[in-house]
Amino acid sequence: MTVEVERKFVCDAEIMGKLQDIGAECIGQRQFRDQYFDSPDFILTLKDFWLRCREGLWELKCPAVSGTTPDNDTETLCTRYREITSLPLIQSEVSKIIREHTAEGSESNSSQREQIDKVAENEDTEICTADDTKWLNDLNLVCFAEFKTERCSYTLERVAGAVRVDLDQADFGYCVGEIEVLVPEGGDMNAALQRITGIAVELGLSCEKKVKGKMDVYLQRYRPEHYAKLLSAHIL
Ligand code: TPP
Repeated sequence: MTVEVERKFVCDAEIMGKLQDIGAECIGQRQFRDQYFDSPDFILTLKDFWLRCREGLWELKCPAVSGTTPDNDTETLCTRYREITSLPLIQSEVSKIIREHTAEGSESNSSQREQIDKVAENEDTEICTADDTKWLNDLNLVCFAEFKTERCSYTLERVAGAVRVDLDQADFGYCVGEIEVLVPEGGDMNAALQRITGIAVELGLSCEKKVKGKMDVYLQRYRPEHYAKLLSAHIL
């Protein structure tokens, strides 16, 4: 399992020149379409779990438990998420969250719970590999956000290791940059945070407050009710 440590930044017109100046190497440009899923009452995202399908590949971003005590700026500017990319693991993790939530409420019935348990045990995975939608239906998950991104990726080789920078342009008219380090399980989280801060300094990024991601802007514009719920739960 990998933890993605990331700091978002505002992309200005000079960013590409700055990246070149500090020795960043462009490693490619690509376009992808993302679809994000949740229950109609936002069970996953209100717990800070983000279920995504990007060009047929599934990913679940889960809140990473902080094992470190970084300084305040680093803590507020960087996010940390555990990434799960195996579909059977995603299905059992998501069913667990939904099942726990359903057990708390009184609205569930036994056939709903049976459906959820089936997905948790990956019972249907083999029968319907070609059909992505059955497990989503069984868990009552719907797509709440869909957009395309044009991404330019850069890599920066530093003594402490490589750092990646992505410049994203979403099709709904929002640009954002990301400085990113992937930390393998048990890896040094503080070192990753320091590498990110180091690159931010090299790029001359001011210690601004947290920059909005693509999802913040998307939900604010197109899903104001969902956005308001996440704001009051302090997720965004
Ligand atoms: N980014 C910030 C700055 N604050 C947050 N609370 C989140 C992300 C939570 N979050 C919202 S959407 C999402 C996450 C983890 C999934 C997409 O993550 P992101 O890394 O923005 O997308 P990508 O770069 O992979 O397109």
